[in-house]
Amino acid sequence: MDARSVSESERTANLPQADALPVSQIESVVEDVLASTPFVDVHTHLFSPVFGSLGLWGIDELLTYHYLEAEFFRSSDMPPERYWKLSKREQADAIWQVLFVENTPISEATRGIIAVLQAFGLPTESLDLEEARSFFQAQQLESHVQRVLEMAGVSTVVMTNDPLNPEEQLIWMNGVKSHPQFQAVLRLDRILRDWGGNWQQLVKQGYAVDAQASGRTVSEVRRFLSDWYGRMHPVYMAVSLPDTFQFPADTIQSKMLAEAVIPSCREFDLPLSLMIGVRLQVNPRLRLAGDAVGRADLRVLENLCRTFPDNRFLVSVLSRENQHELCVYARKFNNLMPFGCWWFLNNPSIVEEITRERLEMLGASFIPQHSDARVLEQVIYKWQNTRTILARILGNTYRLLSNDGRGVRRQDIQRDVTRLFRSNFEKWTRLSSGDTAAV
Ligand code: FIX
Ligand code: ZN
Repeated sequence: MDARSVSESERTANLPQADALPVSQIESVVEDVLASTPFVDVHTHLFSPVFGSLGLWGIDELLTYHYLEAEFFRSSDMPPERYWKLSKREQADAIWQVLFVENTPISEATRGIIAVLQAFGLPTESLDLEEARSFFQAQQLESHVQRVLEMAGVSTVVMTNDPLNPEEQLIWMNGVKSHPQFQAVLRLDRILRDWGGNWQQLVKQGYAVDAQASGRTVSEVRRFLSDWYGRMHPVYMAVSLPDTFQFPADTIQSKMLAEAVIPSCREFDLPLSLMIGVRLQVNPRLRLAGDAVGRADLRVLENLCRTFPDNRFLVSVLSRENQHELCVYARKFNNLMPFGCWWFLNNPSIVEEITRERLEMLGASFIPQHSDARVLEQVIYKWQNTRTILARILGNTYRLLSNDGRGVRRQDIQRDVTRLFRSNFEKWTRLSSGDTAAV
């Protein structure tokens, strides 16, 4: 029978699932499933309340986010050197005045502030920040964290923990009470990106390493990683790498990766997260806002995934131009898990492009997004935006599937959304669904 002669009702009736959704209802069901499924936020710079002032929250921290500082310097005549001398409160006032009073907040990061204020029922057009400050000052942190994560639809926040940050190191050394909604990550930038500047910190912690990474250095770094694994119980190890990253290479970085970090990940059955493509401090005057992006040579992924087939690699790349080849590599290596639309990519126009090509090439076998939140309340707008974009993209994907001849049920959509935003990560990190359940 010619497929074109089959009527819509006959086509639907012939489907194995009599409960297939009418095409017209698909997007609303996708929206509902996205809204009702708590997500795992696989990479943030947030901290559980026990970390005290390392955890940022409230309106002054929201406004002095480095994304907004970069935009402030474009619309203000204030030299960065003068801005850095202001108090946090004065900096927030200056940013509010320039980006929200003198200009319309139409960028992704400024709209995010508006969305957060709106979510708490705070005024979004005030000439000053007094009412917002009073609101946040009145919050008790633990209950505020619970409320914010519930508003964001996030059950688990994955932190970024630096064992060589003196302030954070002290907290871990004194013992950290784990929080059911926060998971730790062993971040290794200082060791893997600046051995020369940090090897002596390991010596101070009692590890017999040296500047040339000779002698017992590798075994001592393994011991360092083992000790910090025991303290943090991280869900993965991580490092951010420049666009120039090469592997293998005749460098201490390559030696540490191949002989210490990657074997330790196997020893503890942990993925290694590689975040590739940052060009650090292209404009140091902007401090944290001074980093940029460069296209990387992703043959490093080919070399790592092929050389270490028993390791799992969680990978995000910063350059838009690297995204398609990341998908291709993910099709070649099932020990490679692409994640997120990172940093300069976390804008609706680019998130749409990246997510559609991932679905087209990888099905549901990837992790679409992380927030990279540095300030607690950012998760509200970042995940609100992700759900809005994904509803549109997934809705379209299921409509295409229906048109191709396979009806879609709510349980199919739930299975896919759960895989994309929870179980792909849980399986990759050996977390159980109980470890990431909403409290
Ligand atoms: O290396 C990283 O984890 C980056 O995400 C950060 O360094 C960056 O400043 C950031 O927060 C981007 O969103
Ligand atoms: Zn980050």
